[in-house]
Amino acid sequence: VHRRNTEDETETEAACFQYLDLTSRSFSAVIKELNPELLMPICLFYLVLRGLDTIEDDMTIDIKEKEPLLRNFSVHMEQDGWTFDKNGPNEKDRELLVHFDSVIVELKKVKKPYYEIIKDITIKMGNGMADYAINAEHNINGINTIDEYELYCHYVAGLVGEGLTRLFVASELANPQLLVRTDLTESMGQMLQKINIIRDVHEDWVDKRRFWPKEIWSQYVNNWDDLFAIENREKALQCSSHMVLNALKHADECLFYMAGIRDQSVFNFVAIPQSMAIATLELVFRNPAIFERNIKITKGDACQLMIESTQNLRVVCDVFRKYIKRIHKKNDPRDPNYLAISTQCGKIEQFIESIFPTQ
Ligand code: PS7
Ligand code: MN
Ligand code: MN
Ligand code: MN
Ligand code: MN
Ligand code: MN
Repeated sequence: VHRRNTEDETETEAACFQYLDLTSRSFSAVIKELNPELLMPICLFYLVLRGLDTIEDDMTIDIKEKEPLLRNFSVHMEQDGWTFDKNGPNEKDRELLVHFDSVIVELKKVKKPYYEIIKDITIKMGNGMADYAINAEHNINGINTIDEYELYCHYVAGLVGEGLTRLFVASELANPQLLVRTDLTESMGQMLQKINIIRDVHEDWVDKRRFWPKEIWSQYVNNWDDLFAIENREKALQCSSHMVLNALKHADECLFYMAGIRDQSVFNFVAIPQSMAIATLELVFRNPAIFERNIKITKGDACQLMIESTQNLRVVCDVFRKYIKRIHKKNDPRDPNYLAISTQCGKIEQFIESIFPTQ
């Protein structure tokens, strides 16, 4: 276990950890336990991207102001004293941007190779977010095809995976082969983001944001809003099953990626969010509540998953196996996606069995 020395910590360093706690539940705990070499770089990487996302998510900021903010965020993160106080009062992470100058001070102390990775990903993500924010604004209806959906997930999560993998390899805490297998890294991000998008569907709908691709939902309802009407609940559930099936295709590549991690603290860092995600996928599967409110796995389940994801790949595979089996069981033969989901679950179960046979 790594312990941060809080005695000779600078004020700005302490502020960064304070904003880390303030802006995240699960990431904060795993970041603070990281190998000291990557502790501060990844804490700052998180805070930079959290700042960017706080601008992206705020629907009270006019697109005319939002677009340049997103595109130039990599410039702002280098400007001494830069802060942003125009987020709406209800934006949950607005404090981070109000005090962003502390993050900027600490960013200047990051080793050059790590800093360049953080900056490169911030440029790419900010531009990707801006493209989609504009597209949604000019409501030619935002995300239409599955390709567009996956490109969005690439910008907001695949790129995070790319940056993190580059940091792990640069610090010699992961197998350099992971840089060659960009498909595995991409799956890690796609899996987390897609499950987030399925779970948050109601919250996003209330905010007038839509991430589910038309190519999928139009097979079940005529209009996006119809998905939330009580009389269409069965159609909506079938549509959510389609979204779950689409997310499930990344599961085996995520397990494969985690096999390439050499350091225990990095393993915990990548495995905990994945375990939480697979448990969340089981929770949202055929669950009508997602169309009414925000749902979350229980604190108890989250604690259990934390313990299980900080051992080794075998235990994480057991976690995946358990939740995939539950999805398999919950699958409904009247659902048009029944056969495909059943096949996909079988494939994942077989894959796990091939690496870690039961007894
Ligand atoms: C740098 C640790 C480990 C290879 C803030 C971790 C939003 C799911 O959609 O606000 O706005 O509701 O709930 C994290 C791959 C990214 C992807 C991404 C940065 C895993 C800003 C997490 C986290 C790659 C863009 C949840 C992607 O936020 O989402 C660091 C490997 C941030 C990871 C966004 C989403 C995170 C997310 P939304 P949330
Ligand atoms: Mn967000
Ligand atoms: Mn967002
Ligand atoms: Mn959100
Ligand atoms: Mn969220
Ligand atoms: Mn979300």
